[in-house]
Amino acid sequence: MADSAAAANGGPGPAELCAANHLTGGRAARLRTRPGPSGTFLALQRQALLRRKVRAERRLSGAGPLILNGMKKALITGVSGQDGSFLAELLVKKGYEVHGLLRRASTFNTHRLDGIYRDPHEAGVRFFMHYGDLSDSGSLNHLIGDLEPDEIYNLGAQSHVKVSFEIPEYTADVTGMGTIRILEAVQAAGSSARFYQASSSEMFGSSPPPQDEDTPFHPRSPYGVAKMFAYWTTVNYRESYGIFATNGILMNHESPRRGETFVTRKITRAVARIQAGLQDELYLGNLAACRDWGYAPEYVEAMWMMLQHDEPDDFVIATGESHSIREFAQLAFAHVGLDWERYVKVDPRYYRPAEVDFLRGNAAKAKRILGWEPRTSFPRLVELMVDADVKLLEDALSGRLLRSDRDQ
Ligand code: NDP
Ligand code: GDR
Repeated sequence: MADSAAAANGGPGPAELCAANHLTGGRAARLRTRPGPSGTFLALQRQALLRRKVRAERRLSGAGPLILNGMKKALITGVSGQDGSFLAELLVKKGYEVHGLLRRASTFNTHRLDGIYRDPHEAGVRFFMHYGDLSDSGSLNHLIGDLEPDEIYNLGAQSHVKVSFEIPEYTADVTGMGTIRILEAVQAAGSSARFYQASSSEMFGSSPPPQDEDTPFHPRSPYGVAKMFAYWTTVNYRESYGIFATNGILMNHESPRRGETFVTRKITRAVARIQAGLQDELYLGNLAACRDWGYAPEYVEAMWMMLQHDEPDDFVIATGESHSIREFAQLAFAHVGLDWERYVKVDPRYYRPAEVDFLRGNAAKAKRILGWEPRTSFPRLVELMVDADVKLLEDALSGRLLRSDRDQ
């Protein structure tokens, strides 16, 4: 019945479609059955063209984003990461409608978003997630074209420096090319969105401290090289097309949400486990490297401030203090009354082919122009991370930890 009805309307029935899929592939069959331009289709095309034209004109005339009902719309890539989750919370608190790009994983990868996630079926929800990937231009084009965000924060990346030596090509694709894909999508949509690029102090590499906006780049890893490509892409699209594109060059920033394989979190988790008698030793790599470590929630405030400034620019965000990995371990163990030297062992497997030895940033420009300053001291940062991991472990051991479900 259905087959003959479809045939009567001039299209193939299911049996013909299956045969076509088998012989020539599903896409070819779908293309052949796509309806020709109807009145509705042409009207939709005209509307889309008009929207693009209006957006392009607004951008060329220098007009800011069109804000309806006083509610700005932001798109965050890397929303499931440490910074993405803090930024999403900050923007929701500021009254934004927030959209996050989420890459598909075989397990739930949204645990950092438990604090703001609400069932999309509830009324008044202002935080949404969309599947997409920085290696997939189509998803970026659709999202930026359809959502028409006022601000785009590109925080997504293969962000692990040591891992970037093992998967350099993938790192270049996602961490480097991902930025071009977004900026091209902005162009294609005629969007007037303001764009933030998560640039990194890893770009400074072997340039001696203190590092600021004028320090030459000398990256020491495929990750650093990819970030440099993304940095210059951001500058180039700003200079070439007048896009409001800004680089935040952030020194290391940490929190209890830091990924478990970065050195600070690796240490604070181990402290909690050793104290609880679940682990005896902690293997680390280079203990002499020095980092300028800040507190992540304060660093996402800086990102937001950069996009509220009158002009696009580049800013270093840092505390201006630097400490070695050894000092971090010493303080973390001491906070629970343990002597770090009894537990920490060095395993050269964690050494990098080339190391960034000494980072200490100068954030004077951000202070002067944006009014941004760090508030959390180094010892306080170490303490709050250790306390959070001790509590997390207690909750896990007592069965109090409950994961929430997502329908994404
Ligand atoms: P995280 O590693 O915690 O988060 C990275 C995010 O990127 C995650 O949401 C991850 O998804 C996502 N991601 C990875 N690959 C892809 C992909 N192919 N497509 C889409 N999304 C992807 O990083 P942070 O939050 O610490 O850092 C945020 C950004 O800032 C990164 O770009 C990082 O390189 C940069 N940066 C970080 C600094 C720091 O000290 N934290 C300092 C300077 C710069 P998933 O959760 O599925 O893995
Ligand atoms: P980094 O952070 O490379 O600075 O990149 P990470 O915490 O990985 O390393 C910091 C320093 O610690 C040394 N180290 C170890 N590192 C890890 N991960 N594991 C170890 O066991 C270990 N032992 C010693 C490293 O050699 C290094 O010197 C972070 C990331 O967030 C980047 O995305 C971001 O751009 C930069 O910070 C700024």
